[in-house]
Amino acid sequence: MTGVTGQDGGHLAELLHSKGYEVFGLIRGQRNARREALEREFPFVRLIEADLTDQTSLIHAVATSQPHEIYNLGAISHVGYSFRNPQLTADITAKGVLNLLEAVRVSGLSDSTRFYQASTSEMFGGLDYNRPGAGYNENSLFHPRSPYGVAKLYAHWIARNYRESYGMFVSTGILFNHEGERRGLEFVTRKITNAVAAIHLGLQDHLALGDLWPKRDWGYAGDYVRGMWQMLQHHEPDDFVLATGETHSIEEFLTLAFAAIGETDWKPYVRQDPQFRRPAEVDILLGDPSKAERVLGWERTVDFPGLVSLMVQHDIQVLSRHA
Ligand code: NAP
Ligand code: F7E
Repeated sequence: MTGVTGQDGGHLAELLHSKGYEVFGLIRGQRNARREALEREFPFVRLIEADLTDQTSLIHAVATSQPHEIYNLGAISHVGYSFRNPQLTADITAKGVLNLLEAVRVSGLSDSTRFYQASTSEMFGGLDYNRPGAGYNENSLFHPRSPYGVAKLYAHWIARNYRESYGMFVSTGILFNHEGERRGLEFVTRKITNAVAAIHLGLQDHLALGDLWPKRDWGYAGDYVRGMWQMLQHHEPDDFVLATGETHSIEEFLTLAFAAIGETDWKPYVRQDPQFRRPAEVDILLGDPSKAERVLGWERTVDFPGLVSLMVQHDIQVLSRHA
């Protein structure tokens, strides 16, 4: 697995371990701040030093692990950061996928390795002309709105191209936003739940955010990594949307998060700061997961209010230990 130090990597490591897998995780840098935490939490993960931009390191990683399944979760995944670092985003999020696919191919493992590519709803764009009423599905038009979305679209198509050209078992999961207790603090949901917990405990008095009107289809990450695994157990490679089929604004998220600490009005606590706005925004995302439900039997266990509540309660618990 690449991206083992990230949100999905944590959930997936846990899932694969529970199923008896031998799990290898790629870790980069000479000192990765998340390494110690990872070693404590997942002592069963065998770490291999590698970087998606370094082809030789990937060939070495493939040779060491001889993988039956590869989950390519590693990426620059923050949309705002990708606007500030577009070339690095292209190198890692786009070309990194090609590097990894080629590492598998030149190692002669094309026939024996199943490959999951982490595609994203950010490839759709949410513009007026391109909004299917029932939600985006696997055949909807793409119109990415950020360097991240553009890089992921290349990644999506190169993954499909290796499936079509070399007959490799490559599946893509077009995942809509998924969140939870492992979400990075730089993403809006966790930024909100962490701040709400801090406000509740008297550690913080306000929260600065960008635009509050965009809408997202938010699910729980634990449910989504189970879908990734199901994609690689299917008898043939394919593309699948994972989503909830509901969309909510950031304002709705704020309302539920503050309600969880007994505050009926979030406005006195929230300030708007232009530094968190993006040069181009994805106004609305709504996914149609019916193919994954029908073909894979995928289902989700956490609804929107359940997700917000789980995250706020988790953050109150974590911050209480330090208060
Ligand atoms: P995340 O928490 O941001 O984790 C990203 C991971 O990528 C980290 O482990 C990071 O490692 C690794 N990485 C970054 N640069 C790398 C490089 N040069 N070489 C190797 N690894 C590198 O992301 P996530 O939320 O778990 O998402 C997992 C994947 O799904 C990503 O590809 C993301 O774009 C995609 N996705 C996410 C969502 C979502 O809502 N979460 C939705 C659709 C698609 P370090 O610790 O070393 O930085
Ligand atoms: O932003 C708005 C922001 O950064 C959500 C990634 O996992 O999901 C994620 O991308 C919305 C946007 O996620 C702040 O402008 C307002 O409209 O939490 P986010 P994202 O951009 O939707 C997709 C599916 C991925 O694939 C990505 O990897 O919230 N927003 N104020 C803010 N966003 C942030 N981060 N911080 C704010 O202060």
